[in-house]
Amino acid sequence: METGESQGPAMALGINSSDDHHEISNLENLTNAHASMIKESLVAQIPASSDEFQFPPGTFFTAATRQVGLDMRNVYRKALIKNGIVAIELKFDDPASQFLVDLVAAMQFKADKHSDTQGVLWDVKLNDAGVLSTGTGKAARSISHSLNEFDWHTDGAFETKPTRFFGLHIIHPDKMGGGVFRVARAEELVALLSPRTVATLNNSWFTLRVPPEFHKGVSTVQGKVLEIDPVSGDALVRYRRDIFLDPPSSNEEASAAVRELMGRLGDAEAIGEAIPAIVFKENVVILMDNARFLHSRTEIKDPRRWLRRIRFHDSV
Ligand SMILES: O=C(O)CCC(=O)C(=O)O
Ligand SMILES: [Fe+2]
Repeated sequence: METGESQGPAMALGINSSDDHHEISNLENLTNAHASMIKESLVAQIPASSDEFQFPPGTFFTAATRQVGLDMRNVYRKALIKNGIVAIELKFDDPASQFLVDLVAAMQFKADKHSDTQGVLWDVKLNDAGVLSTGTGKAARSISHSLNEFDWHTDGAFETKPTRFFGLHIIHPDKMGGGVFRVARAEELVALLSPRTVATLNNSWFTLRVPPEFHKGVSTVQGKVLEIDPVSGDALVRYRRDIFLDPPSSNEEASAAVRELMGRLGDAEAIGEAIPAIVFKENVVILMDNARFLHSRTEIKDPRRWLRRIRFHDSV
């Protein structure tokens, strides 16, 4: 329950009647319970080694129940917008990942379907058959349906409006040491590039191919790889190696800039940090800002590894 921060809960809710003590004391209890819920659900610090991602303070939570998790929607939303990454350990069973779907809506975000034939949830899991593509009229297999390494990218880089956020529900992590999920801040990438490449990427539009399994009516889109948010100054990136044309552009300098990126991002372990295994485990939900972070995964060793993904936007 939301209440004003500087007022008592009864005041904030506009309750002035002094005879309704019962209701007021219930509200106070609820508010206290809410405060302690937030305190208890915020895990102080996740230990990380030097190659592991250190979750910023206030980004790792536990949700004791589904309702507690949904009640925390505004806390998660703020943490995601501020830090670009949030992890929530679910202490309840959710085999169908319904919490992920409901949480995205509760946080006032808008989930995007994956393709014309697939809904808002996508199984990242070994799937030899793939999914039906409306682009080809045939089944198409995604990298996420294979056990292969998936090098650095952002999700939905081929969308007309690139995916801003995504969430993963870890159903079954790789228990054989593979499938390590890694993240890198867009700023880390920008710092690796020459100023000239940064300027070229910031000024160039590319034709990007939509992979058949994600077809939504068009086979190519026009997009920029890098943008600097005029308000926040954040570097925002959209990138996936296999969606560029060859050469990437008719402009030689733009093509050279993309090749420089490809050289930096070809190896899943080249940059960034691994999400520690103590976070990347069963029944944890990870929410990411897909423009401020890139991600990769190393080759999968455990064929039972299984994640469920949702992609979403700010509703405006
Ligand atoms: O398997 C993973 O850890 C990530 C997969 C992924 O990034 C994708 O399917 O877009
Ligand atoms: Fe991805």
